[in-house]
Amino acid sequence: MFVRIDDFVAEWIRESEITERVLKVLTDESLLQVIASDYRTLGEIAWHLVESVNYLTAMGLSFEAPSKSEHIPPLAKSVLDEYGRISRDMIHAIKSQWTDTKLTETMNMGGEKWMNGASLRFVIMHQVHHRGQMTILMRQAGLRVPDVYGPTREDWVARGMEPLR
Ligand code: NI
Repeated sequence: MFVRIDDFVAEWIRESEITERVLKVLTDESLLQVIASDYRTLGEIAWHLVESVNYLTAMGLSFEAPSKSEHIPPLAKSVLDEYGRISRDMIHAIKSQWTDTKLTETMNMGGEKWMNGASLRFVIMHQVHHRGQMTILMRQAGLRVPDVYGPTREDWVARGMEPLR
């Protein structure tokens, strides 16, 4: 639960930098990686991270929706660029359209009453959840998983150290 917009923005920026680090590693070919048939592809999950920023428009903020929300962009670079764009626009929107008092207001979100500050927390956790799914699919696609909340297995190996278990 956030009570200050500045705290949300600071955390969003930290988290979105990690997400961009992950998105930067994706290749066009890897977007088709799946854990099993009928499950979301790596590209679909990556695009879901972009689209789900739209949750904040359901909360009443006004900014431009993803450019191709009905289709996954076929290029990894397009996903990365659109993520950066929507992330910047959302931050601008919340800083210019809301004040801290808005965060303690309650809104009906999908049939439940949520405080806006709690919805903002959900939006960040939701990104983290799907980013974790992405790193699994990235390994299956043979990509090098970057540092997320500290060195990854690949980082330890690159440093000639025994990976932690
Ligand atoms: Ni989701």
